[in-house]
Amino acid sequence: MDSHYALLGGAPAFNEMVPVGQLYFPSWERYETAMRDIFNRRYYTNQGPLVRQFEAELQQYLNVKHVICVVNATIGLMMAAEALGLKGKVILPSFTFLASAQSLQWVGIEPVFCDVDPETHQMDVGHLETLIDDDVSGIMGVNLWGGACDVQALQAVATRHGIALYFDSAHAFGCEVNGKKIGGFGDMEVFSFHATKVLSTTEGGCICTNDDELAARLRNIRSSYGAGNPVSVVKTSNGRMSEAQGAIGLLNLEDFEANRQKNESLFQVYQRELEGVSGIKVVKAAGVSRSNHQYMVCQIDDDVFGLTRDELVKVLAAENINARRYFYPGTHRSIGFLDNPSGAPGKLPVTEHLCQNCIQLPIGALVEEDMVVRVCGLIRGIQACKDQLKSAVVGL
Ligand code: T4K
Repeated sequence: MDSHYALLGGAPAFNEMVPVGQLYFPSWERYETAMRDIFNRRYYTNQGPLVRQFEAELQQYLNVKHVICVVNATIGLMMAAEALGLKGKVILPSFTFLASAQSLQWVGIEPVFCDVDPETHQMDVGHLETLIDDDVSGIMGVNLWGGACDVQALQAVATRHGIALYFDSAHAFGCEVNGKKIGGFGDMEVFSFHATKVLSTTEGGCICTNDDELAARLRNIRSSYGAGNPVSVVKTSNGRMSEAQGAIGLLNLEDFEANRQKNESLFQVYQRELEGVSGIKVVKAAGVSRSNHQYMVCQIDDDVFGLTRDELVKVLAAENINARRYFYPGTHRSIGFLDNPSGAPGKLPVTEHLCQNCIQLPIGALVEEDMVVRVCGLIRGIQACKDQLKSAVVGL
């Protein structure tokens, strides 16, 4: 019996939990200076100078006319649906984080779930077309895993039916489609700057649009007392980003390309180390000419690999490796969406399959190349003692 696995009596491979998620933070010195400046100004929030500067720098970086920073992407998606005046139903994938569909529920819109492509994991445009009816007012594309939907095909469908198209691009900051930055597609795009994302403001996000009218509406919705533009909006909110978030965003934007490149090289190490391991497929970012490699995604074919995805997550957890099963169980199988007819059994076969076999492995600022080599070594060795490991995870 191979006892080097923690579940078989060995010591865990890592002393501390290896995190999943980017978790990049600027050095303490730079952070301290930025915070001292905020304290000296005594201007802490309400579209302060740092948030305005962050917006201007993002506009330039993303080559988009308007960037509206917000407190997080979930609020940003709610604001986007409201600003677009969406009604009735909106089509989106179920294979995404719950917030995509929850943002619609908050504004009284019924989500209609679309299946995804088995290779790219992005929205299946053929299936999408079959879901459009007179009640559908928009499409929310979700650019997953540092990849992109078929943005041109989605735009063609939206234009043909005269409906809105916007994107949840929470995973896609800094990615490009045919050399063009994600952020300028559709009517709007929403990014997340959560701590687990490649550009972080701890919590945070932004909405991008090239449409002046939509931007003015968004700025008014963001602030409960308006931003000075003569646009009437029915609902206002508080989606403001604070100066502390803006300061971290500015520092992290400076470091973004280095972080993206680090992710890319870690991705290449994973690819090299997992090549030829039966039953594991490394998922490459689809539809982009440049990815941020924010997530390291694999698919497990349990018949061939020997363990199921869930068993592998438990084996890795015992080694102090935090692997995640995004997205499980799928939005259509989550509370709040169980009665949605578009997610009824058999309607989303690819999503069902991916929810059972996708795993996210650690990548990002706190992960180094030698750690990836060790993680992959553990995964490669599993097949030699899969029966013992299978027994060991029972009941965990
Ligand atoms: N659309 C999509 C497609 C999204 O993926 C998301 C968010 C959104 C919209 C909404 O964006 P936001 O409203 O969040 O801006 C995480 C994140 O909370 C969430 O932002 C993200 N997607 C989702 C995919 O993952 P959890 O609950 O799985 O993450 P959590 O808190 O367990 O953290 C992951 C790992 O990182 C753990 O190992 C703990 C570690 N961690 C986390 C934080 C926050 C730390 O060590 N330090 C930290 O500060 O949802």
